[in-house]
Amino acid sequence: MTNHFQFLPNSSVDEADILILPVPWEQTVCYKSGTASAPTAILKATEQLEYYEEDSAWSPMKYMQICVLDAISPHKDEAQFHTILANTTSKLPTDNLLIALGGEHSITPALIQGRMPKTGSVIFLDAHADLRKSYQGSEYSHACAAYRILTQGYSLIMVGIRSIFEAEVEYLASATTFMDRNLNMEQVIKCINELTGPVWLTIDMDVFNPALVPGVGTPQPGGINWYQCVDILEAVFFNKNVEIYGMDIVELIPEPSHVSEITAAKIMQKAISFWGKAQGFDRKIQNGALKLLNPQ
Ligand SMILES: [Mn+2]
Repeated sequence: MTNHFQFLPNSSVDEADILILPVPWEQTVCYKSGTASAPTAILKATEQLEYYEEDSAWSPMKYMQICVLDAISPHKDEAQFHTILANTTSKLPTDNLLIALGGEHSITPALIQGRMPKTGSVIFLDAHADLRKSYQGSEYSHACAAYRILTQGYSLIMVGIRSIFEAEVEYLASATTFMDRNLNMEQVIKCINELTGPVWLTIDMDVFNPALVPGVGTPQPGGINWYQCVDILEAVFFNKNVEIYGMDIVELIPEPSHVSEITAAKIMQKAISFWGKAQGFDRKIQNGALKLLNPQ
């Protein structure tokens, strides 16, 4: 298991500005399998990224410490797994950015339960509405992630949706939904800019056009492109009126071209850079993980 980001040394959990939580959970996938190996593949792909981040024009890891946590082990009992995941998440220090790497989308409600206050907003990028009450006999299915977040009491902002089961339509009205077709990015960014309070960001990799990110379990034609994703990340992390409690990247399946896992890795790099810049780390002393890597 790759347990580092880029080639950087892991700090202690308490000292970390960035926490990465691998959650290789794959229980309810219904089409292509392989998402359990995604956390390792994404971390491996971070080795191909530069330390410099071109959009915010700095090297975040000169200033920040990072810790890749031990992966959450699968459990034979689904309900118990989600309880363990929520408990583990709730015990982590909170003065950092938490990035969880799935695994399937069913992990998101447990992460939110463990980490978020009782109210807040969840920005949900996905091709599918994921609003089923249960699917193939399980309320913990990856097809139920958004429904569970709604029942947890959070407001839901869905972007990129282009596949809906008929019974999901009534719940779609409970969310702020930006359908993928004729996606109006100005309205998406305006909606994100107007958010206040606690926020969680969940990115199902199938939100992307499958020609750009072929490595997903349930691909759908259509989809957003890379720069639309970067624009959303920028809007979320530079919104001064929200507190980001964490994010997750889910449903990736590593594939031979590695393009899909590089895209996920680069989402992490952008999130780390934008969050760090928004927190003012660029004005602090350069005591980050890169210095530990290359002591002078
Ligand atoms: Mn999903």
